[in-house]
Amino acid sequence: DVDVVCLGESMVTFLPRRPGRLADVPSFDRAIGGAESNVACTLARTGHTARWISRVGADGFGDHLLAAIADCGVDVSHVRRDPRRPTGIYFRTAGDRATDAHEVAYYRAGSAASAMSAATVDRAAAGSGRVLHLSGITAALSADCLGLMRALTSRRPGRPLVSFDVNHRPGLWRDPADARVLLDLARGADLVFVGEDEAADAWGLTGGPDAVRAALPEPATLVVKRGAAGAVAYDRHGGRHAEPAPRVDVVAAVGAGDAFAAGYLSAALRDLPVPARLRYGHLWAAAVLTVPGDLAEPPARGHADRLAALGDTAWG
Ligand code: KDG
Repeated sequence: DVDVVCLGESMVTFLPRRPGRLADVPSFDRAIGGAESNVACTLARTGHTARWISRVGADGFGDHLLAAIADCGVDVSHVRRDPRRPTGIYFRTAGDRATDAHEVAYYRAGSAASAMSAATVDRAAAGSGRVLHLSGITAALSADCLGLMRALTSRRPGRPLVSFDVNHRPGLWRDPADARVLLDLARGADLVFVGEDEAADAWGLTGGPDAVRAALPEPATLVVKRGAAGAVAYDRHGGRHAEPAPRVDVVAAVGAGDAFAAGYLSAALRDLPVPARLRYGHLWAAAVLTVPGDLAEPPARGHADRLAALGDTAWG
């Protein structure tokens, strides 16, 4: 009954105003983070119907997340409150502009969301959209969450289109080799987003987009993101589509992948062709790349339609 259901952990995020080591930051501004709710918020702001499924603590941070995500226009009625476990939070430094190197300190072990499992999550609600959007972050949270991800990505008739953003977060995996499970999960999805760098780090696939496609063949549609070098999509009919990214002055890259997924999904929900989906992904990502936080107002639809229709030289 909605366009997209996004399932995953969200956290209250603390961002400093100035660059510098975590050890030196005197105070932080509060924001919200969470890859999947970022996608839900951006899609809702773009005019789609979106539902976010998760668990938060029965605490003030949980209250804030629910209010802030609902305020974006996302349905949060299936988010459960856990009276025994806290809402996850995290701190990060402002990235170095040139390298986007930033420190991240998570306080999410044992969080309410880490107790999501195949038994505690309402599977009917998870299947209530045209698209179910998931990410590899959930698989790293706990054994229960990994079990849930396996259940949600197992192929069965009548399931929604499963969109999976690999979102490899090295800091969440105790043993780096464990992140290989993300490849199994990706193979169960219908649409996979992965960074070329993530495929190299998590799976040792260093041969560029075509090597990733060889490891993740059809039936999935695969989108390999190459940062400033653009993105390549492999559709389910053997087609390969490369689209350059517009050049932007990057303030912080965090959240740009979520915006890319939201832009791509928005165009897919409108049945636009694959190259246009990539262009919308780039446009939505550009909006987030130029702000410090995870979320930015996506371009208005008419404006985005005009930008996406510009000739190839504007995109080179
Ligand atoms: O994609 C942005 C996310 O990384 C950020 O919001 C925090 O979800 C988050 C995570 O687990 O890293």
